[in-house]
Amino acid sequence: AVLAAMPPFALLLDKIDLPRRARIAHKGHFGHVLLVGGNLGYTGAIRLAGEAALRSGAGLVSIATRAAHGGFINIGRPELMCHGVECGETLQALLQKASVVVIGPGLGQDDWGREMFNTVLASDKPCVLDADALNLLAEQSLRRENWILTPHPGEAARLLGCSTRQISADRFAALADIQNQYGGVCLLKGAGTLISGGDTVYVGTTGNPGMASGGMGDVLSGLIGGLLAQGVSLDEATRLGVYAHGEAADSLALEFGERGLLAGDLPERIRKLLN
Ligand code: NPW
Ligand code: AMP
Ligand code: MG
Repeated sequence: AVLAAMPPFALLLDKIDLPRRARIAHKGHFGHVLLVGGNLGYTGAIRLAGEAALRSGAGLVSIATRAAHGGFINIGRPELMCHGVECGETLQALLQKASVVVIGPGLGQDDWGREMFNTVLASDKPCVLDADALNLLAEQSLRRENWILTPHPGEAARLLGCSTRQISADRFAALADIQNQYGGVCLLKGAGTLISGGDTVYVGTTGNPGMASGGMGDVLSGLIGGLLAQGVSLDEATRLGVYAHGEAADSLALEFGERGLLAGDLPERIRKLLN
């Protein structure tokens, strides 16, 4: 494989077709992201993903979560449409309205998480699979071209049935193995996130140890979903998402320091970068 560091951010943005906001634009022009997750104890994960999708510029953002969480998950962020969903049929109705699905942040692996996962996979919507959706995918041998897989090394180990240590020993081989086995676009998170892209492997050059805190990955999956919804290709949404995510964290670390950086700090900064 050819190895490529990603070009400077301005150049990357210049090459990627983020839709302009035409004078007569309306929300229907910028896609509808449906985010599925937020099981008991993990409501924050799907909320963070939703905030990132909104700040990426998506036209509409909906969350499908446990019925008990539907009423409060958008407190302080009323732009998020929230649905308490307990069965696959209800989720199907929401899927029909979505252009892109992000599934996994805080999904869990109980019966509810499994039903949500199987219902999303029964549709052919382009999707971003993260967190528990990856853990559930690891139990099946499925391959698709229209999904983006966003594992950290622990999730990558589950996808390949090996140890986290083995993943870290050769991250390039791990990325290639996941992509060969599952298809689509794959990234492998960490310091120097790797992104598969046909014959080229891209290495993320942004990001810092301040990002070693809960919820960072949830923001990334929502961001990539939001870019996809706006019509950016799977490859480019992944590269731009990884770049902007790390760059936002770097600029915040420069200003305030690495310690205490929060995942929820990123979406606003991502907005600034994308504009
Ligand atoms: P070890 O210990 O090194 O072998 P899990 P999770 C490994 C939700 N969240 N380099 C490491 O393995 C998520 O969305 C909710 C090397 C570690 O012990 C999920 O649904 C939040 N190894 C759910 O929680 C905020 C690495 O993976 C193990 C690594 C569980 O997700 C938090 C942990 O991974 C969270 O996002 C690296 N860079 N990174 C909320 N506010 O609601 C990870 N590992 O067991 O998959 O747990 O990632 O916390
Ligand atoms: P997750 O483990 O799913 O919450 O994802 C963590 C996110 O933070 C990924 O995008 C990682 O690449 C990023 N991250 C975590 N630690 C570091 C680090 N030391 N350097 C750069 N990025 C990091
Ligand atoms: Mg994660």
